[in-house]
Amino acid sequence: MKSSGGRTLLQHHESSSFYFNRTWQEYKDGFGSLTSDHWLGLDKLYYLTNRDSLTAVKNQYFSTYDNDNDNSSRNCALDMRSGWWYNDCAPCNPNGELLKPNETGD
Ligand SMILES: [Ca+2]
Repeated sequence: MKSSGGRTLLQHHESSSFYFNRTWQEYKDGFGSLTSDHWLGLDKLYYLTNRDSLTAVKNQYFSTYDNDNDNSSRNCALDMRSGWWYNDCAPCNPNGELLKPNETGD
């Protein structure tokens, strides 16, 4: 967790070789190194924020490929290869794979 000037970094995703396609437990606990690529963790996020303050994900539950809580008939976390507060597999996917030019993600 980087904290500077009162800000806390929930997620840092810079390396294309660091994967966010993780289990529910890993997203719950957090993963990675707080000094580089990481996910802070849902438990820590819960304590740091009021869930309702996350307006972009209001009324949506967090999903991972092994815990599908989105509003879609699909498993968005499985399809998008990362955990997030998906609604109907929306294009917002900051934990998705980082692709180099000319890569398709398949
Ligand atoms: Ca679903």
